[in-house]
Amino acid sequence: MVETRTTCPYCGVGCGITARAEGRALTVQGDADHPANLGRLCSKGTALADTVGLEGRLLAPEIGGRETSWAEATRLVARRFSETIARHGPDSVAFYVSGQLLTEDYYVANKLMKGFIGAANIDTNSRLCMASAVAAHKAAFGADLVPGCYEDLDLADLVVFSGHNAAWTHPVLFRRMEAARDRGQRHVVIDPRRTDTAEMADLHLPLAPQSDVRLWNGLLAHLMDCGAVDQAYVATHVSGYGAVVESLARDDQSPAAVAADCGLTLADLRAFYDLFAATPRTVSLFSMGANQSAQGVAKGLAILNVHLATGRIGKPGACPFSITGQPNAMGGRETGGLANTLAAHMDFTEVDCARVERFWSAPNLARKPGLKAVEMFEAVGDGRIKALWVMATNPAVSMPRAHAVRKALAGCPFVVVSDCMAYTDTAAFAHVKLPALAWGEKDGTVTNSERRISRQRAVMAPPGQARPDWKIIAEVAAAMGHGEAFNWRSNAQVFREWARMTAYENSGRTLDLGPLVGLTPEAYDALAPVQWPVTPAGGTARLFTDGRFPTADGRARMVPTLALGPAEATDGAFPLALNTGRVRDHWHTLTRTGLSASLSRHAPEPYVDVHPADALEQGIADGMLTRVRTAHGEAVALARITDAQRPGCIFMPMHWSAAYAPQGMANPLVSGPVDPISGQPEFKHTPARIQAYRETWRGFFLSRAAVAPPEGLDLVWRRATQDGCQLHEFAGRGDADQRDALRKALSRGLKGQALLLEDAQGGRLREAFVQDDRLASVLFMTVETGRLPPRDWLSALFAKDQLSETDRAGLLIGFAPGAPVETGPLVCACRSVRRPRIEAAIAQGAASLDAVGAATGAGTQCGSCRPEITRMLPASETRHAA
Ligand SMILES: Nc1nc2c(c(=O)[nH]1)N[C@H]1C(S)=C(S)[C@@H](COP(=O)(O)OP(=O)(O)OC[C@H]3O[C@@H](n4cnc5c(=O)[nH]c(N)nc54)[C@H](O)[C@@H]3O)O[C@H]1N2
Ligand SMILES: Nc1nc2c(c(=O)[nH]1)N[C@H]1C(S)=C(S)[C@@H](COP(=O)(O)OP(=O)(O)OC[C@H]3O[C@@H](n4cnc5c(=O)[nH]c(N)nc54)[C@H](O)[C@@H]3O)O[C@H]1N2
Ligand code: SF4
Ligand SMILES: [Mo]
Repeated sequence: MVETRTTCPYCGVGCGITARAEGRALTVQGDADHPANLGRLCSKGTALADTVGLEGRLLAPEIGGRETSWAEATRLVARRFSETIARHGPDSVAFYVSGQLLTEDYYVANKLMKGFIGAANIDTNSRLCMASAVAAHKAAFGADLVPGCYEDLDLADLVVFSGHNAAWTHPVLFRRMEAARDRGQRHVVIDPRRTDTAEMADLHLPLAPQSDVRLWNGLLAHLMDCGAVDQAYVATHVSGYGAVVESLARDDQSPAAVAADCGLTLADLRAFYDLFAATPRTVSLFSMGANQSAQGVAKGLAILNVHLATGRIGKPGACPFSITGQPNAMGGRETGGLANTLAAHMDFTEVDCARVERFWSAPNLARKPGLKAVEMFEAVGDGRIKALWVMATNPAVSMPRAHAVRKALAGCPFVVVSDCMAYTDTAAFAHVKLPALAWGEKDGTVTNSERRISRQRAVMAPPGQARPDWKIIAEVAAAMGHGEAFNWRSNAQVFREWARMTAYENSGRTLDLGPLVGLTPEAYDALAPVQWPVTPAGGTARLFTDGRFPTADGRARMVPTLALGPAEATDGAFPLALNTGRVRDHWHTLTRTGLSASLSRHAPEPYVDVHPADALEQGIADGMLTRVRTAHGEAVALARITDAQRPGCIFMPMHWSAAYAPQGMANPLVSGPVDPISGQPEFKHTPARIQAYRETWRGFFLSRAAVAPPEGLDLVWRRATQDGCQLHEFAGRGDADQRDALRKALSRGLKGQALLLEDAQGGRLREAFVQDDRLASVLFMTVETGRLPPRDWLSALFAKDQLSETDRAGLLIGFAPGAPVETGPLVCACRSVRRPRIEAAIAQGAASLDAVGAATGAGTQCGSCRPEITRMLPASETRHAA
């Protein structure tokens, strides 16, 4: 088998992978030579083989649900876009794209919309992710530039995580920083929740939601007071210092006042301020807790201000560091995926427009910014946008006010969706579905969080009729009459044109790939990871090392920032603050990680984290189904009562979609008021309330194929992939009629021998179907609570080719008579180790992470579960009790 070096398709760490494939069977390993991960992978990267099967793939173009040829689909898309533009003008069409496209794809989509259609209505899901950081970078540095590199994370003596749960969301980088702690690196986490990252930190500041600007402004005032400002650096390299000093003076910046406003203890706040003042080598990471806010730009700027004032930028181990989420969020920012930039870090100025027009020989260049994601879907909703093309993103799940987005999609005259999967929530609204190559098949470049361009390479043959995204777009462009400008024969050609654009008439744009302009196809294939700007001497690790910034006067700008509260305050009707985010082993809308049994075990179903005090008030106990309501929608999720939440704050994961849990979706609830500058929605704060769902019956259904819940029943429904079967969990309200209707719907079409145990009086039902000696389905229902068996043993029976007598005897009990069952929550996804096994090892004397690893294997592969294991160790218990 040939070994291919490629990169992971998930987070912005951009880990290198060595992959081998035989057909669709894949094995992956961390690439020891890739500078981002040096051989490590996290649980998601490790489980890639589980997610590359062809099940659920979109393998042929479809028009109105009917398979068709590429020629026909391409013609229709081109005709409908052209007609709409002819009738209603270029602003009546839009592309909504994604940081999961390759740079080549992004470049082509942007060129078509901004250069040839003549509108700038192309925006990327990075609007929901990075837009505030982009705006802050532009304001402070003059361009969207990430100053630092991963080496700075190794070298720093202090790392501050602002709204960043790195232990779960950038696990491999987090491992690197854990290693640095051995030589004394300190960690401070600023997050309203006690995340795993916070749990492991030296100091956790559980600040009141959306009080970050106050905290960072207070820090700057403190640094001024204690002489920690680098006056020489400010004098030579920074403008705007005076204005910031003045604006700070308008508020009481005493630590006591700041601590009170941020809901922190004075001692914790002081500890952070003193540590920061005393540690020149500081990296401040900021992520979604900063960006996804109606004051996201101010949060970013407040952090940049502190680093500029202290000169902690452009130096080894010292910088502000906006970490990217998606594998190619950076590529999108570079090529012009955002509606308010042109391409290659050029904006809608007269000079830039003229230059881009020349470079593309663009007949119809857009002259003004287009609609940003939230506005774009509003425009779809009110009919201004009449044709929409969605590529590599799932807005029906991931946009705020997801119900309104669904309504907008349903009403849009023409919706095209390019995806690798056939049945995403968004694809359900598509008039035309276009099959894209997925990871493992597609080939091109991505840029990670530290500006490092890496090759993603194909490991497997393209399945069915799936095509690369750039090619799909280029063919539509040609069918719209722009053949000459879109007639690349290979992705290498697209890349060369892109590289040429970065270098074109470039006197001062930092984003420059000049030396890559002449790459031969072979050199493109072999391209080694390199950080831009690329110079004849190679890549550039760190920016601003000489203190010069790409502004008119060469100075960075400090910008005054105003500390505001949340955009929408809680009140009597909605007294709680709903925060949303990620879980450890799932990726976004589950179209890929949802296919993996091992990745589905750590957080198998939608949940809501609630502080004990709030739970008590509502009479909600741990494990109870709970309704979460906001002004926009409602969801039902399993309550987890935990003091990791601040009182008054609840948290729901963003991941579940209608395909997996129709009632468990977070985003129909999220209000998402946007930052006035960046247009990024506030995903982390929506006023909400909770109450018990009060189901009267519950059950589960295991079957080989996924089943959708029947319509018209009062049901809470969620699904999780197991090895060899799908687990459907449900709970409902109402009487026996509802249960009967569900049972009928579930057993429809099932053949084979039925085993049945029914206690109609007691409301208990157990039913299994066995066909050709193999298990076809199992249904358990009960009106009592707490009387359902663990699902593991039953689920494992689906892997058997032939059921034994004991298996059959146990079917309606739910476990094999006499045999011990391993149950309990999964802790280590890589080695499949559950909590009880770890507890047993600890009880038998394993007193450290390494000892637990030696005894059980847990935590020895990717390490994502190490914080969780640490919490189980007696030493950590005493630490937290203290
Ligand atoms: N496992 C996993 N990893 C991923 C992803 C995934 O889906 N799954 N997605 C990738 C992507 S695209 C992204 S963007 C990144 C995101 O990575 P992160 O930003 O680390 O992830 P989130 O969980 O969205 O949010 C981070 C934290 O912000 C906190 N927060 C909420 N409100 C506030 C506030 O007012 N102030 C502060 N300081 N913090 C607040 C939340 O409590 C949360 O713990 O992860 C990437 N990595
Ligand atoms: N409540 C809440 N909502 C959030 C967030 C939050 O923190 N809270 N975070 C936001 C953030 S930061 C982000 S980045 C978004 C992510 O949200 P989305 O981008 O909507 O999430 P994904 O599930 O990654 O969607 C990617 C889609 O592209 C498909 N796909 C994968 N690879 C390819 C490819 O190569 N080509 C094509 N054509 N399709 C492909 C996948 O099958 C999937 O359908 O969610 C945002 N929404
Ligand atoms: S940290 Fe995990 S998800 Fe992110 S790139 Fe590396 S292996 Fe992939
Ligand atoms: Mo993101």
